[in-house]
Amino acid sequence: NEMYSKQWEGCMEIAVQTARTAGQVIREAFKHEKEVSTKSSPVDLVTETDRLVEDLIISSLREKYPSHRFIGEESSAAGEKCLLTDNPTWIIDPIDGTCNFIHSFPMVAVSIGFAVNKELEFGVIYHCLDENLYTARKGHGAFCNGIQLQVSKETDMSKALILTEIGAKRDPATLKIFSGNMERLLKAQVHGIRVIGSATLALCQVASGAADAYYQFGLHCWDIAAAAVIIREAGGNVIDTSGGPLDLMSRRIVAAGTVEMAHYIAREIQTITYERDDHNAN
Ligand code: 2AM
Ligand code: CA
Ligand code: CA
Ligand code: CA
Repeated sequence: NEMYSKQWEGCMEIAVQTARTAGQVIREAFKHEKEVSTKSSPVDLVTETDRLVEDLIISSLREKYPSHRFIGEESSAAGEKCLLTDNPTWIIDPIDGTCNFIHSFPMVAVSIGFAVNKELEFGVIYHCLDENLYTARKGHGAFCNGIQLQVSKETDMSKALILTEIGAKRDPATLKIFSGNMERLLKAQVHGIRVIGSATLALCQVASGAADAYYQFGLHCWDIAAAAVIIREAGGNVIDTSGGPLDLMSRRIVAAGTVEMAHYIAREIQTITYERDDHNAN
């Protein structure tokens, strides 16, 4: 109802302010030397700015919404569970594109998604360097800096521009699947395949119609939450790589402007199975 909808509109305004403030901190840090450490593997990187920005986002939101729950990449790394309950839950990636950030490659974003009753209500993604702000609220359309977004209508793979990501796993089986997927798409004569190093910004390109599709496995709920709302509200499709409905915790996603393209890719690509984001939830 109207009251319900209005309630989350206020939260979204706060999310926008918070993302802009976080983006300013990242923009400033971008110019300076970064202190880098590794997490699960030598190519799974984190900087002090990732942690600082997540703390800043969560502490300022928690102050306003003490009863809400928070899922964030860097606090999850510290052992907090990705437990999605019916309670209002903020799903946060403080820096999406950490490797880009470290190399001063300017594709870096803040992502804030919000779910209630396990349903995504709104998403905010802020491209810190271009200062492009992507926003969407369920039932109200998707926007970039206030301009409404519309996905591509392309159904023909031989006319498609596809985006994907290179994950942190580099074992032979993963690499074989990765290159096999590329090969199958290239044989379908797609126009091109791009890897930009920021899952959220890649998904925003699908929402904008600048890319026809995106697929990836190994992502986490904070990479997908905000972007899924933005793509859906731009008229796009977000599904599981199995072809079934998107599962926020499954670590797998196919996003496309058209149903045809989403299912074509889901059919064509092979995936490896990752431990679910909610594996240790009770
Ligand atoms: P991050 O920068 O927040 O870590 C680069 O591969 C893109 O994919 C980034 O958006 C990165 O997010 C995200 N990503 C996160 N975990 C990943 C994983 N396990 N495999 C592949 N990509 C991952
Ligand atoms: Ca990371
Ligand atoms: Ca991320
Ligand atoms: Ca991150």
